Amino acid sequence: MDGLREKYLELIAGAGDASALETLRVQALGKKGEISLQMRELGRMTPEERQTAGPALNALKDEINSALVAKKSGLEDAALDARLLDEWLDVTLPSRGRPAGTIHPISQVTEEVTAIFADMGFASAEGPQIESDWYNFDALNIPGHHPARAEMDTFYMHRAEGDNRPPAVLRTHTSPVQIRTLEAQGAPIRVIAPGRVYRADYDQTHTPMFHQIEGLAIDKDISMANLKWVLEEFVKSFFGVDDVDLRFRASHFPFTEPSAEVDIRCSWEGGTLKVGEGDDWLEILGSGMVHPKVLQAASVDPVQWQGFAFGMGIDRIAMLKYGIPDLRAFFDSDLRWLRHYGFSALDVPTMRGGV
Ligand code: 2U9
Repeated sequence: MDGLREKYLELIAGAGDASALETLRVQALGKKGEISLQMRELGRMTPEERQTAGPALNALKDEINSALVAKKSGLEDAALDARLLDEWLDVTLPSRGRPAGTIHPISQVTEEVTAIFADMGFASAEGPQIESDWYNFDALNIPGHHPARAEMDTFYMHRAEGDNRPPAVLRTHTSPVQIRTLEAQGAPIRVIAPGRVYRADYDQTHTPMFHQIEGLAIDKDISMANLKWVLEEFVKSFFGVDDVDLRFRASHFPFTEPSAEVDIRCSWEGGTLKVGEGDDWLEILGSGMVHPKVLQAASVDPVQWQGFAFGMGIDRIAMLKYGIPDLRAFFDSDLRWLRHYGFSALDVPTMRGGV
């Protein structure tokens, strides 16, 4: 027994990996292992012999088992140490070469617009991209028969046969976020909702997914004058100009009454856009006073409360501000385009960032 003990303890101590250990375990303690065979011998011994040999063999078995377990955990520790040493990385070293990634112009512009409206007391809200047709349409005064439902080229989600839940859609605008926020928080409220929206439309100036930012301000005694001031401040800040002319053209949206599309004075002289000068007009957003039915849908009393709303395409104003000619390139993930039009991750977006 002493011979077996010495032999196996030595072999276990010298084993180089887990598979060598397993071979040793089988060799010693497996069904036909040396120690198991010795155990079988017990049956042929006299009861007196068995009384000393039995416990001694069991103790040997336990000792070898413990040695195997200890060695296994030692090998695992050593492997982990080796790996840690091999994968060691000094994270305080400066990076080498060109930074790998850039901030996409859409993210940059979203941050800029959010910062400008935050300065005027607007919080930012998010909501689901898959919406019920109630939040996307009905609550916004766009009933089932309304032509706007068809005009918005809606993507409807598939419903299995027999599934009678009301239709779900990919939201066609971020307005449902504002309805949800108004419903949850009540009036007064000042909130903007940036995010992805979807319409089944694809050509030179439309992509099936694009980005909007919408604003909503509800309070007592709010008028179109407040809307005009807020939009003027926004345009001046966003385009980095001291003065700007806005032109309000009467328009129609189901969710606002009265409604207006807003143009800014600009010039395209020399092929580049200059905001605030020249004789051209550029449409940049839609707006209006929130329709009483929309307030009602969000459980807000339209006799006490009123307010304005507006909406604009983030992609479009990003193209205008940064001279990006092709909308579809936004979503091509072309690294050269991203390096050219992208922003440094270390630039903190300022209200006038990149002007
Ligand atoms: C609530 C009430 C009213 C949001 C508004 C517009 C006008 C608008 C378009 C601009 C270009 C969409 O990206 S675009 O195609 N939007 O003209 N959006 S008023 O009105 C709301 C929103 C939420 C509760």
